[in-house]
Amino acid sequence: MDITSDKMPLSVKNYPHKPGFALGALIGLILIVPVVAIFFLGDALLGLPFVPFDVFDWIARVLPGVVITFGIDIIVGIIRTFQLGETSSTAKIAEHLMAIGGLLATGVVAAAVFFFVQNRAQRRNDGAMPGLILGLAVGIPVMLISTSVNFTSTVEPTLRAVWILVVFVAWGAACNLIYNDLELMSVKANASAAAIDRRSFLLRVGGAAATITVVGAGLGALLRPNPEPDSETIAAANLDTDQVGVRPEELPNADDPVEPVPGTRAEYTPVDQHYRIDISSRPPVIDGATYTLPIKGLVDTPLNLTLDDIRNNYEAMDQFVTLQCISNPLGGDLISTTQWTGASFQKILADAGLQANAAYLRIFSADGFDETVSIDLINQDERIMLAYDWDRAPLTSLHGFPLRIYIPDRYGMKQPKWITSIEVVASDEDGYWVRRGWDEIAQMRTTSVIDTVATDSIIRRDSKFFVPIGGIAHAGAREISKVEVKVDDGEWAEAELRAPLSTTTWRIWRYEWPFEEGSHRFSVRAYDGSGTLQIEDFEGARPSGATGIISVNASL
Ligand SMILES: Nc1nc2c(c(=O)[nH]1)N[C@H]1C(S)=C(S)[C@@H](COP(=O)(O)O)O[C@H]1N2
Ligand SMILES: [Mo]
Repeated sequence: MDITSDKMPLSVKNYPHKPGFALGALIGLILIVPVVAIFFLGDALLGLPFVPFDVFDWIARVLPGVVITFGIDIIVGIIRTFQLGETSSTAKIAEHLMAIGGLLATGVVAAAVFFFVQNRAQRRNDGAMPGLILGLAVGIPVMLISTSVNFTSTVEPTLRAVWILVVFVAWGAACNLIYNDLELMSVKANASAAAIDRRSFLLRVGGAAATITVVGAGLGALLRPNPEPDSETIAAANLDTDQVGVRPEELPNADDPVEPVPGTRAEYTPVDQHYRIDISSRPPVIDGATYTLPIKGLVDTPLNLTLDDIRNNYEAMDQFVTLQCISNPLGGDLISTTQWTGASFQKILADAGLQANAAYLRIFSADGFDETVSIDLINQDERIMLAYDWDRAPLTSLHGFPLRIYIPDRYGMKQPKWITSIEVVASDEDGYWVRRGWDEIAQMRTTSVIDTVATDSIIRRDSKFFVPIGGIAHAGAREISKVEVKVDDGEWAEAELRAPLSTTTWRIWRYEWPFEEGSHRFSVRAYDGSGTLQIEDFEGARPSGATGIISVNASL
């Protein structure tokens, strides 16, 4: 029988080798890969949404906080256990892969179910309708999700919606056509000829899908605009590039004789190595030239400040800042230090004129993040600022361009980046991570870390040998007054402290341990400025930040 014949029996339910669930899964995979490539190309070329990220971000927004925390803990645990690199950027790559994997899985499952349903149908339906239904069944939810969470696309929402539906309907139509062709082959009288037909058919389909994927992804990768428009931002701000970056000799403790032990993390973190945590797959990219910050609500004079207003009308404050994520595991790398520059929040609020019942600021961000800051706190702490520079250059898009808040002594979760508006209100309201079960205050906890037991930098003094041990200690804005080291079950011994960059940054410590052969356990603990010892008991990061004493083993 000719497989292209129109004279097929209407009822095909009795034929063996009809395509079913498993073949549907395979076809689903073959066809969804080029869909990902097409979305990638649409994004790179035209600024259309890359829907795998949208769906992933949406799921991350709607899942309960505990589930998200559990997921993050697993990712961070894997990265640290297998030493896959710097935690925050590796985690972002993992999220991207999970997002793409999620769309692939959706395509596989949807096509498998589609084949299964078609297989069980009593009558053949070789029209376009089943494909249209499949395409819309996947496309409409994805379109709605993308519309609700995407803030990176530069295309009008209706066009985006049409684009997403068109791609999925084309995918559904392809699934349907292939199902029909496979079904026709399966009713061939000669079973082995049918198998050969099917194999070469699948190879052709696979070849076409691979071609679309390679061309789409390749073009997309080639034509993608530089995702980091930061050099342009620097140029637009008319900054003299010689002035960008704090030079090592300019650091306030440059001549401190207490030198970091080799292997201690950098005291001043290069911005491109600063840890980075945000709720979205991709950071919002905001145009600084047209940007304005509205400050409204319970104020006498609502403001709408441009970046120039904020840079020029308020005295620039420079502060060295150690920022840490509340999810940072003990001894982790979600903590970094750089110089922040910004405008005093007290002065800005004074210009807006707070009304009598004004008590809190609701701060909203371009990525859908939000937090609440109490006005009492701002009144008590003149260091709180709206920051626009890091390391003497405009904030990068990853780190919150054009504006972020700085609040000393609080974990990062309380400090929105990419601020788009501020509303002065009378009552408190939980912010993004607080709603998901994290600490309302999120005061940074005292922590101390051993970065290195420098067995290859042994010091010889008076014919004795010493192993230098070093690391950091941090207590938010409460300063570090003392760090102690213990070896095995010995006494706690005081370490030397390097002057910090500011009262809110970490402090580098070092301890020279009289060398003894064998294997040893080194522990560290710190006291804050009021002499309070850090919490020694182990507690995980959720909900208030990790605590406990860090120990490392070394064999000498
Ligand atoms: N708008 C916005 N601000 C945000 C976040 C975010 O996801 N969106 N993450 C917060 C968290 S949890 C941390 S730890 C810090 C991290 O700042 P960084 O990425 O610049 O290091 O930003 C905070 N501000
Ligand atoms: Mo964080």
